[in-house]
Amino acid sequence: PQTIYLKNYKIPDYRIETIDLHFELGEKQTTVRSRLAISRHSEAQASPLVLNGEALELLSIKLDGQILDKKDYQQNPESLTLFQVPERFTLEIETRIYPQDNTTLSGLYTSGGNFCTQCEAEGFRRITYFLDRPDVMARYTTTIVADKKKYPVLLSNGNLVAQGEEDNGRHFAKWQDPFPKPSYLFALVAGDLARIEDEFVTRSGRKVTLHMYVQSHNRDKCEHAMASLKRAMAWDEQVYGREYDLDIYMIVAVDDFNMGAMENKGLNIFNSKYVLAKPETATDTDYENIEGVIAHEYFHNWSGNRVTCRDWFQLSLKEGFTVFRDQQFSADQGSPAVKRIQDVNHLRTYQFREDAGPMAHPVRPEAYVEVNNFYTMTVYEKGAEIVRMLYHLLGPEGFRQGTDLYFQRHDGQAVTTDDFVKALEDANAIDFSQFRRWYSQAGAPELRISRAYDSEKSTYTLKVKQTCPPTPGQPHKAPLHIPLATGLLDSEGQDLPLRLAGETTPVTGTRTLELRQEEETFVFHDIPCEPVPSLLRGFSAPVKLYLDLKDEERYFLLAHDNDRFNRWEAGQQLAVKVLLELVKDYQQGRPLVLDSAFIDTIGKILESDEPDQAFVAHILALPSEHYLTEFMAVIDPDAIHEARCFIRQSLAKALRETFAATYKALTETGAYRRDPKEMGRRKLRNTCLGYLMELDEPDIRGQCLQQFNSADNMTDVIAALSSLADIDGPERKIALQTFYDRWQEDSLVIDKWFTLQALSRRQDTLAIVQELTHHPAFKLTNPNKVRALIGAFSQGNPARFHDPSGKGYRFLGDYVLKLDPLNPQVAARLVSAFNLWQRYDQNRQGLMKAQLERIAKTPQISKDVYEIVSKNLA
Ligand code: BAL
Ligand code: ZN
Repeated sequence: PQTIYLKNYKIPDYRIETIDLHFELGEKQTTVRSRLAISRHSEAQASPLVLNGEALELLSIKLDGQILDKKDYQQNPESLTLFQVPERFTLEIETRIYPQDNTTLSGLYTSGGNFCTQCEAEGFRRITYFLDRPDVMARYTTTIVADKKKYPVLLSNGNLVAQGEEDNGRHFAKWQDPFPKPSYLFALVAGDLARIEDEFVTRSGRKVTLHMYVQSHNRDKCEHAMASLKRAMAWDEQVYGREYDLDIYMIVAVDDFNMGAMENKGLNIFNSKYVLAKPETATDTDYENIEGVIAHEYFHNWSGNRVTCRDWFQLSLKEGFTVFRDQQFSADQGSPAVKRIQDVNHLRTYQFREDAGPMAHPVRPEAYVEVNNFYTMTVYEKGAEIVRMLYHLLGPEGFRQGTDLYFQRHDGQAVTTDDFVKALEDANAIDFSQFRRWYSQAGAPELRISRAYDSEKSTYTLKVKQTCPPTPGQPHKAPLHIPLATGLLDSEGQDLPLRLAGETTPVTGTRTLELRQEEETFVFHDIPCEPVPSLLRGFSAPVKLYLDLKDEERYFLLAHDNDRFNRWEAGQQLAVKVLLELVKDYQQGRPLVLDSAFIDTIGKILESDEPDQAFVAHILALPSEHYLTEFMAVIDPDAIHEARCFIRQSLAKALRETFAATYKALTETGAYRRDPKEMGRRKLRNTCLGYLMELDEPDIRGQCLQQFNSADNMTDVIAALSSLADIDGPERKIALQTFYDRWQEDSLVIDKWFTLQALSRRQDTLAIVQELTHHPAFKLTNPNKVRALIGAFSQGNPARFHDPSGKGYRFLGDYVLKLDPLNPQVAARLVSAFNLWQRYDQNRQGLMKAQLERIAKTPQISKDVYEIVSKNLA
């Protein structure tokens, strides 16, 4: 397969001003007629017109009304070339496609008997021949014709301009989108769907119709998504000054979807997982995710649709910025500290892993084989961290001036990450030349900091050294511009005023140091006593911080830091240290003993009167097995698992009374509510239940089963069932069966049932997972099912996946090969579970490598899977 390079970007020779699409949707096949108004860019030479197209049957082509002869064009599996075209012309193309057989879920396909599309990144070329690249922006008119009874709802982007009846029980709808857009934002939906209606009045007084389309049995699960949408619309007006621009905004939920959701202009298509919720079927986490994804897709209307990407190397232009925007929005809805903890945890666990493996790439990648492999944690989450740093460097007002200029300057254009940074620079008369390296350099930078207190001079010195490890294709890195948010705590836990040499007035509270050199020294004056440093507050940059704090200093920060993120972080660092010591003891066959200071601290936190109970629950949550791999040269999944289980069991034994009392004290009073306080209460209570279940005692199992049986909401049910899925007793079987019987008709709930069995600690988990792949509810063609079972097992259950026999690896290899011919995008995600294979012991390395080689050797492998596997084996 061919590699595409950023350095080869060239503006297209031709532009397409309008596209008229006509779809005849059928039960076996669909015909698509397109009429394109094309013109050559004035500076371009006369050159062949090469249109993208895949899996299309070409029926006819006409140029300015004349049927083209076969010698005038050439067709190959990925393109259609017209050798000679005039400067300006109309091209009419008719193609036939087979949406019912399209298991790739890219282009036009069917889900639950309804038609839908997914065109990002390169799905439109599976619908018709086109210049399928984001810098070709056209005005779309779309006519859809289909059987009226089977497909009463016919939708596309923009406004409905005509509809009516045709012969043979068919009907049509014609949609017109006034905004030029790239083909990846095209959407079509046809089906039998229930409609939920609402409206939003913009701040300038325009009424926007809001329609949500779902299968009729789900119509009672849309309230939260609709309310989230309205909150997001109001928030974007208040915080970014962005108003919605069409008269209608539609969201359609489908069960078969490769991504989470898609921001098609005026017609978002969503994985139903990120729309449907009611308390009985959705957990608090589901509710939060829905709110975040609904907001994310809505925010794309400006950051992505009105201003889009020039090419796919610029994907973070829209994704990094939009993730940052949705993170800000979600932080404003509840506890900002908890939101930050969740986001950083996610980034450090998964994005840092990506940066440490063969797929490491800059936020603006330089090359790809398959663009779908670059919808990554790096492009999204690290991209959002870059925007967050810009926000902090400029301050909220400067940042807003910058984004105002960006939207105004580039409205209707397809631009680059550089254009984004330039707008922020120009609006603030600032130079971000060095900062731009964040976009071009891969790898997680490392900061090594030493400190010294001089009591005679009352100075405190921080010496900071920054480095960044080599990544594929980038052996050496230049220093980055890094904001290091800093506080120094006095013995009472108060922030000291901070004054650097040469300054007259000190800064009270957090002060952001701007690092630019490989090594820098900062000297603070008038520091009356040796302080405890609180560095990288709020995780002010996506870096790894090495600072030799003493344990008592970490305990002090955990108790006193004004920065709540760093309070949590101090607790995590303590837990990592304790865990890594236990890992060593386990590896060397020494008895495991838990440090009593750690137990006492956890006990105190549990008994504290901290009002943010979700925050307490996050402190009590130990670092994940995945995160711990970061700290081991050779990853030992068994030792990590055993050490972590041992700590949980030891804490449960030592603090059983406190856990039990807290569990009881946090019992629900009154009716179910879903607000930040109640969600925090449930989270902490279920954390206590999880610890108590470590004791493996009949009474507690009974209590857990009781919670499972009596809970009125899915959060409490799943918390209980997850613990029960880990055990051996009869309660497990009863609960799993009861759950299945009750929810078998609800596909999203059954996904949870698959996942919690795939994540079980039990020794026989792989056998259970294998059996579940034959369960009637499991479907290899449904990405949610694949992710819920095979994805969860291989990427969320390291102890069982990395079984030293290699049977977990074989299982994954089998399923990658089964899935690849059906859905290469999802298969490529699955195979990524092998990405860190070189970090394991010789035995596991050999076994994982054997699977990678087996996959690489398989004929007809997709370029999606090929890219991941070949980079692993390079
Ligand atoms: N653009 C693909 C889905 C998303 O990031 O919103
Ligand atoms: Zn997005």
